[in-house]
This record gives sequence, structure tokens and C-alpha cells, in this order.
Amino acid sequence: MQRVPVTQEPYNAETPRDALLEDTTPVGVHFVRNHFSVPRLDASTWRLRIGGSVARPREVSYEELLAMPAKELVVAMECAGNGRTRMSPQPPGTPWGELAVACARFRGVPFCDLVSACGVEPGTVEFVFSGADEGEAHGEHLRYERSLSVERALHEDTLVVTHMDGAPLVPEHGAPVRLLVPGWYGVASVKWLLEARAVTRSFVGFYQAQHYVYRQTRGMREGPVTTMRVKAMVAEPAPGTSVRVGERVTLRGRAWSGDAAIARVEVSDDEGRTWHLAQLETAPSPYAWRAWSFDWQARSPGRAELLVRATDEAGHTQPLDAPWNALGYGYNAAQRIEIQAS
Ligand SMILES: Nc1nc2c(c(=O)[nH]1)N[C@H]1C(S)=C(S)[C@@H](COP(=O)(O)O)O[C@H]1N2
Ligand SMILES: [Mo]
Repeated sequence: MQRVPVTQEPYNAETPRDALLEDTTPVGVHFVRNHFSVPRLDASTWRLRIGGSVARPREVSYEELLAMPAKELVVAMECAGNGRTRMSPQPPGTPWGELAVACARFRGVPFCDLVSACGVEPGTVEFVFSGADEGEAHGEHLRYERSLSVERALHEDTLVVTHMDGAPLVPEHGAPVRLLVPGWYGVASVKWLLEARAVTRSFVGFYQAQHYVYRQTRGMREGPVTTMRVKAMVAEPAPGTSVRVGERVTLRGRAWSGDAAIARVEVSDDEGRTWHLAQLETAPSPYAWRAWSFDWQARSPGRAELLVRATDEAGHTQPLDAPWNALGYGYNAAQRIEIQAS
């Protein structure tokens, strides 16, 4: 298995489809999403500066971080722009197919444990997290920075991550340290983390207020991209598979939602008039993706089109049509799988 490159510089690449057959994605094939060149940081001199509107700013070294009690979480992460090329007209931005998504085991220290001794000042509304990557983009000099509300930043599962799949982070995934915001589109999980700054006004940086915002939506809420919309993806059969009439084909894949647990996955072979329940495997953990499968048989020769959709416990179901918006985020239309029967 290998990643499928989308752009070379900055390096952006998708997860191979077969990875959707596994509970966790090996680090080397987990999709990569970069806005700039990958910074090479030295863990021995790295520091996380915590400052801004706090009574006692501090710096944390890599060794200090490793010595703190850590938490392991298996987390599905999807890029908000995943599926953009399926939208019509196609919005500007990195031309992702449908596999800018993966699921990995991360280890890190809850951010709240790092700030608990800093004395967050009253009036603080957000924390701004800064990455080490910067460069010219969109006609200005930009640094990758994102903010989170105090509540979301101090959530017990917002982690300052050092390890992925049991090994220290590799450069593409944010070495030596990245943020992880489980359940949210990947944009919130700032890689090459250098600073967390408490602020008393909402942050309006480029990647917060200009990009990663739902604009000109058709029938959906506008505003910043946050949690991952419910989605199921097919790993097998591969697109364009041929079968014999009456032969059983098993569809297999993974489903996830950033809002709630997956409640069901359904398949339709009649353009969505009737839906049949797929079998769900037990959920490995709350933030992980969940395996599903469905047995299907072609009743007549010709081209069949199967639709797959997931629903979460909060009642969100994938729509049949793409939820179009100007910058191409949050695509989660039911996947269509073509099968030739003869
Ligand atoms: N510093 C920094 N953090 C970043 C990014 C970036 O370009 N720079 N990209 C974000 C986006 S849009 C996504 S989807 C995830 C992807 O994480 P991965 O490359 O480890 O899969 O990282 C996020 N964190
Ligand atoms: Mo992303």
C-alpha cells in the first residue's frame, strides 16, 4: 500500500483505499495535508510556549512532555476538503478525491493538564495554536495558526500529541509535537506546534476566518468548519468491479462522524427508494471509524449503481446530493459504487 499523491509541493497525498479495511491506518499511508513545506524541527530544542492572557506563561520541553501522564486515543481524521472534486462546479482548493481520511492511534498529553497551572485570565475566549510552518500564499505571508474556544481547547481529549501508532511523530504528521482535536476536521489539529496563546478576542487569522469556512452553502449552516460530517466509505469492491448475476459481492468499508457514534449504514440499489441495513462491527472506540459490511447480489445483467449512506446517533444522515459550498468543504454525499453484472 502507498499513499496516492495529490500535489508535490506542498506535499499532499491520500490514503490508499485498502486502508479502509483496517481499524487503524499505518503511519506511512495515513493521508497528509500540508499548506507549506514540511518544517524539520529538533525535538531536543523544541519548546511549547504557553502565553497570552495567562497569569503564569510557561515553556514546556519535549522531555517534560514525555514525562507527563499521557492518553491514547484512536481517532479518525478527515480533511475538510475531502471529496471536493465530486462537487459541481468544483470549488477552488486542493483537488482531493475521496480518501483524505484515515484513522490512527495517537498518544499525547491533554492540553488542559499543560495550562492548568498557568492561571487563564478571566475574559479569555480562545486559545490560538501556532505551527512552525509559514510561507507566501494567497498574496500574503501566512503562518499556519488556528484557534479553539476555551471550552474545546480544555476538553479532556484535546491532546498535545507526541506519538502515532506507538512511535514518535514523523515530520509529515507534525514532529515532534502536534495538536489533536478528536471529532473535528483535521484542520484543527495543528502540526509542528510551537505556541498556544490565550486571547480575549476571537482570532481572525487566514486559516480561521478566510478559509475553512462554509460560505454560500446550499441549504446548510454557514460558518467555520468544525466537526466531521457523518460519512461511510467503501473499501471493496474497487470501483468498476464486474460480477456474475447471482454471485454474492460483499461491500466493506468504514464509517465515521464527528458528532456522535455511528447508528447505521445503509445500502440502496434503486436510487435511494429503498435502503437495506449493512452489518456494523462493534465500535472500537468513540473517535475511531467503524467497520461495516453488506452482501449484495446482482439480479439482472447490466450496470448497477449502489448507494451507501451512514447515519449517526445524533440523527444526521448523508444526503444524496453534494452539500455544495464556495470553498468545497464538508462533502458527504452518499457514495455511489458502480458494479457491472453479466
Ligand atoms: N501546522 C500545520 N498544521 C496542520 C496543517 C498544516 O498545513 N500546517 N494542515 C491541517 C489540515 S487541513 C489537516 S486535514 C491535518 C492533516 O493531518 P495529517 O497531515 O497528519 O494527516 O493537519 C492539519 N494541521
Ligand atoms: Mo484539511
